[in-house]
This record gives sequence, structure tokens and C-alpha cells, in this order.
Amino acid sequence: DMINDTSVAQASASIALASDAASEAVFEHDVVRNLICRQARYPDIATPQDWYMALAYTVRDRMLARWAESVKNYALHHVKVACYLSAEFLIGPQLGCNLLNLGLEEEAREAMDSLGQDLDALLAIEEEPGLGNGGLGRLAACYLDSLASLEIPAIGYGIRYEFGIFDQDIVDGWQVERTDKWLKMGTPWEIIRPDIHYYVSFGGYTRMWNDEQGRLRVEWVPGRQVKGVAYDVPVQGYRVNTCNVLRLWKSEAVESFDFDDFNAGDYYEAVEEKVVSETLSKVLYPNDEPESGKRLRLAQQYFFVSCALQDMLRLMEVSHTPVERFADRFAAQLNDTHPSIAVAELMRLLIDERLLSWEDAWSITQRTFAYTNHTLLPEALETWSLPLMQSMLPRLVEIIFEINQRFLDEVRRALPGDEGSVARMSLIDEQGDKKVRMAHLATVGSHKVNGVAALHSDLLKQTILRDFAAMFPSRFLNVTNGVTPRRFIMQSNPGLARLLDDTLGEKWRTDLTRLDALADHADDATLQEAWRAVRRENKAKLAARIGNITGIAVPPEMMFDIQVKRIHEYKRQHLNALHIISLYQRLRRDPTLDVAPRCFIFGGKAAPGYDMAKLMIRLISGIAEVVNQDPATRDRLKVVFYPDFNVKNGHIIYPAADLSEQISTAGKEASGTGNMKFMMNGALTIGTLDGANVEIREQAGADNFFLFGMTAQQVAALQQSGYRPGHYLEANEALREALDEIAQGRFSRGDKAMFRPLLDNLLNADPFLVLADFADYAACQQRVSEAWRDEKRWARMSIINTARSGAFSSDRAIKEYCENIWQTRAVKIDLAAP
Ligand code: CR1
Repeated sequence: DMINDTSVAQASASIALASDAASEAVFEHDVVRNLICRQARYPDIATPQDWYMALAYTVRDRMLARWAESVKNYALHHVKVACYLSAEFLIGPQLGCNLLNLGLEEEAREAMDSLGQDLDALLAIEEEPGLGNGGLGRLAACYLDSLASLEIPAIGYGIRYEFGIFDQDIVDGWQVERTDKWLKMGTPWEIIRPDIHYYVSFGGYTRMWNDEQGRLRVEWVPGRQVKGVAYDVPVQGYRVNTCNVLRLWKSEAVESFDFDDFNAGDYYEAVEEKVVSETLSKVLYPNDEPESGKRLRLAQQYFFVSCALQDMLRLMEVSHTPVERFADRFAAQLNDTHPSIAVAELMRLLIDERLLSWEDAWSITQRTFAYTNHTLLPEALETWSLPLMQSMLPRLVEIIFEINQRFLDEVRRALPGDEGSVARMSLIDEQGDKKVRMAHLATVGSHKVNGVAALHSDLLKQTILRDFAAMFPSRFLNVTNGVTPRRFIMQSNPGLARLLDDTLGEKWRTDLTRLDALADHADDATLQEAWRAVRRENKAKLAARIGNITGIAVPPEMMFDIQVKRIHEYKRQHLNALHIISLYQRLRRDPTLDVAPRCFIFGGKAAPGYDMAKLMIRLISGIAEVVNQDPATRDRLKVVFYPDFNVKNGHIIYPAADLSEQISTAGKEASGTGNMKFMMNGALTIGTLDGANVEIREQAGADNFFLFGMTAQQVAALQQSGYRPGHYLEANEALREALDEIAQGRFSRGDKAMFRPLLDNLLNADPFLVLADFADYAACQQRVSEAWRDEKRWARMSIINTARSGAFSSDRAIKEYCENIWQTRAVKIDLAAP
């Protein structure tokens, strides 16, 4: 009997142990074997891509052995698994991160060296899976990294988009989108699981039937079905044996050929059905806000959520656990409202398919789900038109109606006669065309609801979910976001990581709060010198890259002032741009002006349909074009738009920043996570009291943070009382001149019409109070310039920022989710155990 043979039962553990003990020669041998047996190439003719693939498979093999052990342990011990449901996972390049987590970097470098290959060159050719838009998708990826590193059993569930977020080119200063073909060379990081697949229904109608007890049951007779196939990406923890999984669903046609149609001569209809089904997971919607009425988007959401829940139910079955215990075995986190249809889908699966009572099913559902809100912006709050939902998901709408009816009965009992509250809290928006409010569905169906920074969680309770917070106060909590120090310090900034090891020992690597001890050395001249050397090297690297990509020569001695994030009016890249123009004007007027030489670097994508954001990119390009070639200023002012900002480019950008721009209108940025990546790498922040900036400033200390601008309260009050942008214009000549120079076509090659929409918007409405905050921003930038002059003071502030960044590790955030929401515990995966 195979299973009684311990060596076979322990196969994965012994494979992992054997490769751990193996020499560099074995690693090298494995690479060559993979080159030949998986890439079908021999060394003499192998391309760098072949070598990359061979190396990646070699690393992957070492992860898969750990994965098998992890899965075995989870099943054996009936542990609770955290399931992170997210429409986006922006995981970034995988090879470097996996090498780091496995502790194989040196071994791999040397092995590749013996094979005549440069590891860094191979790392550079990896295409990242762009399966997300920005902060929300990257957060999900950081959380998977922390879950595995903290040895928490977890599964990420999402969509395997064939086309991720578009690639950005800049042509004549404008953004041009190119489709992202991340799969064109194949990816070594996914395991296809044709045997793990589920059917997802759409359309059709419902009908009643009686079960054996004579109870009325509902059956959904779908109009069509789509098959979801699991594509698994292993997620390796840092220096532990835990390897979790990110399970992404790809849609396929149920039957690749409908032979009846084919024989009837309806070949094209059969093929069309296939094409439509496979369209479901084709492309990521490239907006950070929902596009209203997009059928395909709703279909995507339901598709992946249904596959995920069916998968969880199957896992219950294979471990012989009764379905009643679902909530003891799984905690499911809704990453924003995109997966919130899961609340209704789990109810459907439990009532219609497992024949549970409504009450039992509802108790399981509420105990399983928790919901994270990521935005207060009204345009980003998802609603779906009721008729659309009814035609696509008729059974789900019936269930949503019943959830709503029972919930509103509860509201009426708690607040008799208060029909205003009932209308406000209803899952259905009855004003105008009826809509389903997904945030309400998520809130009602969850036992916990959290915002992503302290300020954001407070505002959530005061604004969009006020009624719910009043009714269920204990349901609400805050979990401030975090980012993984593995990718954003150790992998991106190896120079800093070594310096931290030398200064503090290595404990900071698994407990980032240990960085705190660095503050004691902030004034130490030797440390400061080493600190500056690391930063200089990082800046030289970025400068060289910028030179290659844009042709702009930027002296690394300049202050690198960086704003990288999605382009959006609320993030106010145009506030930054206006300040640059006014600085440029001052410098031209007075060439002897003593200001710190600065290089302003921007990066970020604009949603393809967001004209104002695209115009902001064009404005920045226009300013760069003028400023960089003006002999009067070009030694002291540079402006760069770095094209195609993504995770990979972030690796080189964050460690090179002196100043981090976090200048959103207070109350609008839920948290921000780029702000944390910059801080960890020793950048100082110029920012408003918004999102996690508030906590960054608390941690760093007010003296080590450049604060400006109105508070969220002041913003609300000003908008209440009727904001007049013109008022701020009258009071500020520099601002007038900056806007005027734009209007004169100075940054548009003489074209006075180009920026008209942007100017009109600022002058007439200015919804994000750019003009109101301009003067304070410019004054604050002046203080930044002065601080830069004092090298020692700047180095001290930089060191303190890194030292106080421990709180922003995603490990801290994940521990809070585990303790306060999921009730999940670590499970040690011990390879040597019998
Ligand atoms: C927020 O805008 C936050 C991330 C992750 C974004 C950003 O401030 O850091 O989420 N929200 O929590 C978002 O994309 C759809 O909403």
C-alpha cells in the first residue's frame, strides 16, 4: 500500500528537503534539465527568455513541494482558511520575490553565472501580470505575501484576465494605451487545473418545486452556463515552508463544440457561444471606478465569486466536514464591493443546492463574510441596475429582495416610523431607475466592515454607512493598510536592506517594528554617510533608467521629488504641476534665486475614458518639454513623466525618492499605500491630512513630515458654504500667472485651446480645491527646499522615517485581520516532521 510507505507519503517533504540540502551544482543541473525538458532548448541556442523560464521552473519546483505539504497539513488539521476574494491581484514580477522568500538568491546567481547568464538580466525580462489597476489590487497581493509569511492558511480567489491593465506609452506628451499581452511568452507561475472547474449560470428563469418535507424550494433554470477553470499561482512565504495559493478563474465554453448545432448546420452559433463564454475573463476593466451598466463586468464578478464559493464547498466535502460548519472553516474577505454578490450567491448555494433553511444559511453567510471598503468617492460606489441584474442573475435578485425585506423589517422594528432610514438603508435605491446598492448588500451580509485607515474608517461611519454604523456599532472597525517589506525593501532596495542588517541585525526582516531602534542612530555621522551612499546609488540607478527611457538627463544630486500613482483629479497631480510652473517662473525672473535643485518625477496611468486625467498627463509632459530645455533653469529644475508606471517600475522608483508627494484633497484618499512604500525607503512626505498620511505623520513625528492644506472637516465646511475658486485666484498672483501661462499655450506648443477644459474646470468648479490649497502647498514646498540645504538634518529625518515605518508592514495589517475579523491561526509547516 503506497500510503503506508512513509517515503512516498512524505514525498513532497522529502523533495523539498532534498533540494534544500542540495548543492549549487544540483541547482545548476536542475536549470539545465528544465531548459531541455520544459523549454525544449539546448544551452547553445537558448535565448534569455528560455533561461528565464528554465530558472523560473527550477524555483517553482522548490515551491510546489512546500505547497503540497501546506495543503496536506491544512486538510489534516481541519484548520480555518482565510479566503481573500478580489477582482484584482496586482502581484508584480514573481521570480525575484520567490528567490528572496526561499533564500535562494545567491545560489541562483552563482548557478546562472556558471551557465554564463546574468541573474539581473533575467529578472529584467520578466513580464508582470498586471491583474489590477492600482492600490486596491496591489494591497491584495501584499496581503497574500503576508499571509504566507505569517504561516496563515489562505487562498486568494480572483480572475485570470488574459489582458491585464494596459501598457502606457507617451506619444507627443499624450498617453497611448497598448494592450497588455502578459501571456504571449507563456508564464511559468501558473498551474492549470483542468480537473478543478465549476459551472456558472446566467439568464433564464426560476421555478418552484416542493421538497420531501413539502417545503417550497426554488430552482434556477439558466439560459446559459460558463465553465470556470482554476489556474493556480503559488504564493511562497518568506523563509517559512508555507506556500499558499492564488486561485484565478478562467472562463471557458461549457462544450467546445455543440454537435447538435453543428450537425444542424448551425456551426457559427455554436462557435459564437464559445466566443462569448471565453470573453468573460478576457480583460480587466482599466478604471479605478466602476463603469455604469457594463454587463460584462457584472458577469465577471458573479463568475469568479461563484467559482470561489463552489470551490470552498468542494473543499468542505473532500474533508468530510458538514456544510453547517462552513463559517468555522472559512473566513471570506470581500475586497471592496466587486465580489459582494457573494453574499447572495452563498445563500443560493446553501438554500437551493444544499437545501438549508434560510435562517441557517443566513447565519453561516454573515459569519463567513467581512467587507473592506476602499473609497468614499460617490462615483466609485458600485450600484447595478435592477433590470440588468434581473435579466442576468434572476435567482440572485430574488434572494437580494428577501435579504432586503428581512433586513428592512429589522430596521422598522428598531426605528419604528422612520421611513427615511428605511429608504436610505435599503439594498435597493428606489429613486429613478432602480439600482442594487452593493455596499449595502456587503454591509448587511457581513459580520465586520472595515475602512483602510483611521480617518477613512471614521468618515465611513459618519458618511456613506452612517445609518448602518448607528444600528450595528460593533460591526465596524479600522484596519489601516500595509505593504510588504519583502518586495518593497528587501527586493527593491538591497543596499538599504544590507545597511539595516549591519546596523540592527536581521530581526527587522521578520518583525518590521524592530526598525524603530534605528531612530537611536539617526544623528550618527557614520550611519548618515552610509545612508546617503545607499540613496545616492539608488538615485543614480533611477537617473540612468530615466535617461534610457526618456532621454532626459537628470543629475542624481538633485532632490528627487516623486508622485507616482493613478492619475486622478482627487490625487491632484495638477496641484504639483501648478507649483512647478510657479517655481519655474520665479527662477526665470530671478536666476540667482537660491532654491534646491529638484527633479520632479511623475508616473501613473489614466483610465482610458478619463479625459481630464489624460489632459493632466499632457500638461506634465508640456511642462517637462519647456523646463528641461530652458538654459535659464535646466540645471536646477527637471521634470520627468516616467511612462508605464507599474509594480516593476516601482521597484526602482520608490528607493530613489527624497520627497514623496501625497497631496490628495483631505477626505478623498482612503489610505494610500505608495505613501508607505516611500516612507520605508527613507523618503520624506509632503502631504495633506488624508488617508494613512495622518498615521504616517503620527509615527514619523510632526517635525519629520511636511504638512499642508485643509483638513477633511475644513474641506467639507468650505464646500458646504459654497466654494469660490475665483476668490483664491484674486489673492494669489503666482497662481494667476501659472494658470495664465497655461492658457497662453506655453506648455502646448502655442495651442491655447488644448488645456481649456482643465482651466475651465479649475476656475469654475475646482471640485478638489486645488486653488484653495495652492498657497499653503507652495509655502510648504519652500520649507522643503530649506530643509534640503541642511544635509545632516535631511539625513536624520530620512532615517527616522524608515525607523518609524514598521507600523505600515502588511504583516501588522494581516495580524489585525486574523485577530479581529477572521479568527484564523498560524499553522507551522514542518518538513522534517514524520
Ligand atoms: C484607495 O483609493 C487605497 C487602496 C487600497 C483605493 C486607496 O487610497 O490605498 O484602495 N480604492 O485600500 C479603490 O481603488 C475602488 O477603490
